[in-house]
Parts: sequence; structure tokens; C-alpha cells
Amino acid sequence: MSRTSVVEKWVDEAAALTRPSRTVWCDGSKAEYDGLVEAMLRDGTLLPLNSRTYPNCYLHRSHPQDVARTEQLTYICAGARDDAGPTNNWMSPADAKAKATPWFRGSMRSRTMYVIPYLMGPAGSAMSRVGVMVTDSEYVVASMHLMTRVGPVAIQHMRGDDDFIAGLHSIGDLSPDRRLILHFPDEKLIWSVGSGYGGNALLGKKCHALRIGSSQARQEGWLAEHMLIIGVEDPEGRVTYLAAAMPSASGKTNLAMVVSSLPGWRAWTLGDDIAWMWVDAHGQLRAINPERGFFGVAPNTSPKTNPNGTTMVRSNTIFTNVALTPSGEPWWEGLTPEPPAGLVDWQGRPWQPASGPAAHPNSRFTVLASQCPSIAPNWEDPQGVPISGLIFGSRRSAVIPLVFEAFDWTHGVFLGSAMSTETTAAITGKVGVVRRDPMAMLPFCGYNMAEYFAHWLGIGQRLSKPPRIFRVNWFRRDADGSFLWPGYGENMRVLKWMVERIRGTARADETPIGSIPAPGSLDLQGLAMPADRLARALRVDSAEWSSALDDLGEFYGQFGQRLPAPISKTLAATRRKLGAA
Ligand code: OXD
Ligand code: MN
Repeated sequence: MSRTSVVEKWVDEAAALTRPSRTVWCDGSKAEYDGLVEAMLRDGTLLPLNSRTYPNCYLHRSHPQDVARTEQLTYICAGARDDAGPTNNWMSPADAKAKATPWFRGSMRSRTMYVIPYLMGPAGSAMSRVGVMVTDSEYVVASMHLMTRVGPVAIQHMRGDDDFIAGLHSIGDLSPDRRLILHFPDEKLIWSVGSGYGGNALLGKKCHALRIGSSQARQEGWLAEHMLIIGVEDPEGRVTYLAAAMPSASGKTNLAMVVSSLPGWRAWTLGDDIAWMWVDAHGQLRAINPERGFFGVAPNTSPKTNPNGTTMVRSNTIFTNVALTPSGEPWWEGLTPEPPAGLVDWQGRPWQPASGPAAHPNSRFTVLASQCPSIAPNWEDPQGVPISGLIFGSRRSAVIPLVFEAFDWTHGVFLGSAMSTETTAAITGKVGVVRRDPMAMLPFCGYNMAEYFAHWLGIGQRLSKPPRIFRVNWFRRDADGSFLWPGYGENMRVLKWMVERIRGTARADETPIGSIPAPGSLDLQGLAMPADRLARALRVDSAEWSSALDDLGEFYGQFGQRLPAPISKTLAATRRKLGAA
């Protein structure tokens, strides 16, 4: 592989700091992957699964304190605190390096340092970007093989000697006390130490494609978003592409590969987590998925909730922290209605129902996207796909209607900025707490979020026909605690309404917060959904919204003068409309 002198110099510096016993340059080949798997089977990092029912599938059990993203240990190390903004943790670059350097010093002694050149985005795309990460974890190398395009293809896409994001990763001693995930946007640099967990350690994903990516996107005039990409095909074979932002572990992977309950309608999968989007020469928003695979949440993935996902992980998959059946198959809560007898839990102990879930709530599967039965034939098109609609979805048991549409781009950016959600097991900390999560980017925006809102508004001005913007909430509950909307395959009904809104054929009723489906415009054929239940799913309660907007106003307050005027004006206008309603 040809390596540029800048890459080599950086790798030498990493080795001088971490002192590995040897350095291996990864080529991304199958032989390399197989060799890594073999080594991990030998040392117990991987356990084999049933080779008849789950061929080439393996189980990895992580350190029990290294099971999710650790946002409190994740920092944007920009020049000034204000550049990171009030929603990010900030450290000066010098302080961050001073703190983490001792944990990297000699951390790879008597271990191998793997150098992973990786490409984010399809080969041949002008949007694709290169990273070079080093790591001392074979699990990370194998996972990077599945999640990114590793090897010479990466180096070939460099547009200059220093056109790469450098990533220094070491598992250190896996202690949360010596763990930091540090981003240096001005130096195109990531440092991650003390964790082997996907979101902390597969540096192409959250660190590069979102945090550093969003900061580059602002400078260069594009968008790096926490969004799935899906193509919705109607019975005539016309495909409409949508991108949807949703917080971690809130049904994004399920929606990305949804199997439609509506005859004649189907969905094509292009990505399940990240979209890079830009305005083309005709003023059209286009998107690529920078990733090559899926790092999905296992619990609640089942033939009912995600049939394609369940099929896709039956071969060539690395499972992390799931439970194990006596016949060597992976298992997680929700996979089957009843847990099989004789389960071993995610920590390798005989499972007792009283001891909590058998699979960790944030247990995962890692698998190539090409294995998904609904993968779109054009998912690696270097030109990306044209995006006609954007969706902001969150997990809220109250207040937020099933679906509504923004009045225009600015109002849509406001709705995205106003998102809040109930926390999940994808991050360490309390589950089920409502927190603000604008555009599902709270943990991933690499700069001041007020500037991020302004950047979104600016993109709108360059679009000749801005995508319609929708807000969804599959998780609203009725007074008896049940979900008001059945979700999963039935979500296609909502997607169909969006497609028809984009085409100008579906009707909507205006409310103070946006336009909800007019009675009869959401296709409910074959679904036992009483009209009053749908009305409760779509209800806009003025009192609830007024108090939600008070909370939003407080959130905005921390941005001070940096908050773009169109956002505060839209908040004020919404308040007025609610007052008048
Ligand atoms: C993920 C996440 O892993 O958002 O995609 O945490
Ligand atoms: Mn995600």
C-alpha cells in the first residue's frame, strides 16, 4: 500500500507514544479479517456461535463497565469554549492532551498497533472522506472492517498528503477513570482511550463522521447528520428518498429496513445511522451514507419489529453483549416471546430472570449493510440520492403527535432544534429521562449548536426546492400506558402520507405547531385503529405545548446572542398561535 509521508510520520509518532511491540498496516482483505477472528477465538475475545444456524457469527463480551457511549467523558477540544458551545463538554487542546497523554504512554507495550486506513463514503464519491486510525484492539479492527471501507481504497481517495482525519485509539486499562474521547476539529484529530465500545472506539462512526464531520461540514457548506436514509417505493415503482434523524436506540434501524404493511409499498435501505448531505449544482439536496455496515441495537429486534434485520444477522455478524442459548445461538430480550431455557447472560453467567436482562439493553450486532435484504441497489452510488423529505423523530410518551409537517424550511429547522427525547441504554446514565436533543445531534454536534442551527438555515437558502420537513413520534402513550400507534411495519402508512404530501396529493390540517394529517388522509386500510385513538395520537394540546415551549425557551437561553433570530422568532410566533388557539 502506498502511504503518504504525513500518514507515516503520524503513525510513527503514535508508536513512539504508545510503544507497541509491532505495527501492522491493515489492508482490509478477507484474509486479514479471518486472521483477526482466528486470533480472537484463540484468546477468548470472541466466542464461536452455532456454525450451522449462525455461520461466521461470533459473540464478544465487553468489560462490564464498557457497554455504551460515555458522553460525560466526550469532549470537543476547540480553541475556545464558546466554539464548542454550551451543550458540549470542552477542554482546551493543550489541557486535553496533557490529561490523556499519560494514559497513552506505553499503553500498547507488548501489544500490536494496527494502522487502519479507512474510507467514509462510497468509492469514487467526491463526498467521501479518509481517516487513518491506530488501535491496539483486534475487536475494533474487525468491527472497522464491517463498518467502513478499510485498506488501499482509503489512501487512494486522499486529495493531498494530509487529507485525512487521524485517530489515536487505545483500550488502555478500560477503566472509566482513565477514559476520554477527545476531538480536535482544528487539527483533524481524534484521541480515544479507555474504551472498546463502538461509539467510543470505532472512530469512523460518531467521532469522525459526526463530530469532526459536522465541523468540517459547516466550514465547507454541507451537512453531517445523525440520520438514516431510506427510499420509499410506491405501487407504480416510483422511489422517494427520505432521511430521518432519531436519537440512539429509538427505532432508527427498524425504520431504515421497515417491511411495509401496505400492499404495493416497500422501503429500500440506504443507511441506518449517518447521512452526509450536500446541495448539488441544481439546488437539490443529496445524501450518501458514509458507513459500510450497521452497528445496531439487538434488544427488541425480532421477526415482528424488524424482519430484515433479523435475517441480516444470521451470518457474518459480530454480536456484542447478547445472551447465549445452550445450542450456541445469540439471544436478546424481544427476539422470541419467551426466553429459552438454559440461557447464559451477557456477562457469561447462568441467567436468572431475577438478575435483570439476559442481554445487555445496549447489546449490539455489527454486520455489513450489503447483508440487509432491503438494501437499495444504488446505496453506494457515488452521486448519492436526491432527498425529498427530512424527518425528525424522538421518543416521547406525551405531548408530541404521531406526525406533523413543518410549514417551511425555517419552521422545520425550528422543529428539529426543538426536539427532546427520553434517554435510552445507548448512553451511560439514567434511562427514560426527557432531555433536549436537537436534530438527535446533541451528543454529536462538533461545534456550537447555535451556529449549527444557523448553518441549517443557510443550507435552506441554497436549495431550489427544499425537502419537506416532518416531525414524528412513534412512542406516544394513551392514558392506560399503551402505545397509541402500533409502529414497525405500520409506520409505512406515515411514510406514505409524507410521500403524498411531497407530491401535493395528501391533505393536512394546520395547527399552531405544524400540519397534521387531515381526517381520512392517513391510509388506515386493514388496520384496526378507531378514529378517536388516531385523534389522540395526533392531538395538539395547547397547555402541554405552552409548557414545553417554556422549557425550550430556557434551553435556547443558554446560547445567548448566538441563537439565530429566525429560531427565536419562530418560537415567539408558535407561542402566539398557541395562545390564540
Ligand atoms: C449509535 C448511537 O450507536 O447513536 O448509533 O449510539
Ligand atoms: Mn446513532
